Amino acid sequence: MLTAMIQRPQDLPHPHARPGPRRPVAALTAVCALVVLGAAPDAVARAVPQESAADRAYRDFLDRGADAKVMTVAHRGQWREAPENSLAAVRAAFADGAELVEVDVRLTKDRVPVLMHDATVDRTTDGKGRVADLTLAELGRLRLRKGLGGAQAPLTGQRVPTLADVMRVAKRRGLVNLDKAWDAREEAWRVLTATGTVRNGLFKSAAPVDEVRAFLAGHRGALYAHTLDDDNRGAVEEFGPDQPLAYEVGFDKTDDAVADPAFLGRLRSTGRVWINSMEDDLAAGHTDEASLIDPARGWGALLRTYRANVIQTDDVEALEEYLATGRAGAVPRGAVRVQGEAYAEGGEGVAYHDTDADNRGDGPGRPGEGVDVCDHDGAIAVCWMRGSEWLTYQVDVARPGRYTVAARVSSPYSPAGSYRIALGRGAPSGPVAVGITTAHRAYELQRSRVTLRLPRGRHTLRLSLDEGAFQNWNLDYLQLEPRWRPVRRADGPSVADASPAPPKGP
Ligand SMILES: [Ca+2]
Ligand SMILES: [Ca+2]
Ligand SMILES: [Ca+2]
Repeated sequence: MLTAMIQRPQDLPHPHARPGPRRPVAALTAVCALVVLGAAPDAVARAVPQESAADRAYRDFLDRGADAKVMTVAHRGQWREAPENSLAAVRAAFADGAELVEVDVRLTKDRVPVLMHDATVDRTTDGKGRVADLTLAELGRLRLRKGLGGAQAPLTGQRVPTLADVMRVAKRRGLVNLDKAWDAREEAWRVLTATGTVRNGLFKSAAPVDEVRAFLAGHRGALYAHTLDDDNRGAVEEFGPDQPLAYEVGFDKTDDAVADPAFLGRLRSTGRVWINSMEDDLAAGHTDEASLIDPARGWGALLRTYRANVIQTDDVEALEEYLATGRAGAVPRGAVRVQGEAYAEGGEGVAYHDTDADNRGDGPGRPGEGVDVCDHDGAIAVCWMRGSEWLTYQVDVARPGRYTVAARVSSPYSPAGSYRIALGRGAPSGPVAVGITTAHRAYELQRSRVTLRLPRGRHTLRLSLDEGAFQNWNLDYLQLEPRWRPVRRADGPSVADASPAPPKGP
């Protein structure tokens, strides 16, 4: 009885219908009445079906309210923990707090929807060729490569998943954004209906409005978001009273017409505003990496200035942290961070050695100096790092003690290279191997086994790259992490705890 009275997502009005009076109030009243009439609370709990994470995500996605929950989309799944577009990456994204997972859908030769970003399998698997030329059975024999793939990325045990596999995983966990699927929308729709996941699958396109309308009219209950930029912004008028659930808005410059806050405010009144923060040209530099330096430069601007309430990210955990606490990318308590590009003053041969006199990167290097500095979608890093090069850093240590050396690095190569660390004019450490991160733009904090005993005060650190070894990696920053356990006094800064620290290291 009661079950039938509670409004479940499947009872909600057609998702693309205009906002109207909401019904859940009556259902809630029914629950309260039962409680008042004396039903045992645990009986009520048993009678009310457990709302799944997917039910909540569906309900949230349809929320047009001004204070609707900000939703996180994991780009290609959580590829920092598992291969992009893999089942494990989809699971990890939901486990890390994403309500939506973006995946890329393509058809095999035998027209089965599978997950693959590129037209070919070359980058992300141990195979070769176009997805459209391979059967499902042939694809099933391939292994996915770690992270964002690439020729040198290690193979994993993960296989290319079918869309059906993914929808079954998502069924109770959240929504799946079906990117690149518009041309295969009939096949994708059949998967959703066969797996009972129509409410989990979000279609997306920049197709002509008539084409979208025809699809939605013929596929009742389909969730849909429209991709919008300056070239097709007239679609908003064309949709008229039947607006999409969301607009995925892209702007590479802040003066793009679609980046006008008043325009975005209008979109917010009819549905969700979805903005992507993975790369510079998706949101005029308001990126994930900019957010890690200062959230106000990235996600904060997207939420406040550009009215976003859906953000697609390559950094699910950091965005979740930001949404929960207002902070992201902060220096851990007790640690000391020095940016790679903030090397010491003094010039070539004194403060650094670089193999050529120009800045070969596209980032903000120092005039007349040869250190190569890149801007990787907001991550400012020393790049073009080669054997024989070295850099020195001035590091201020407030708390004496032992510190472990960590570095935030990136490289698509394996091996990527190595570095040694010396304190002042002391002997350098043994070589620290830099692990492949699968892309120049895929930064990751890698801890070493090198520890330094540092007195209070200013120290010079020297980072050097052996000449004999292959070297091709990028340095965002070095981080000295305390071996002791920093504790915070109620009224003061971090202090060293006397208790011994647990061992750190890879
Ligand atoms: Ca150079
Ligand atoms: Ca260099
Ligand atoms: Ca940096």
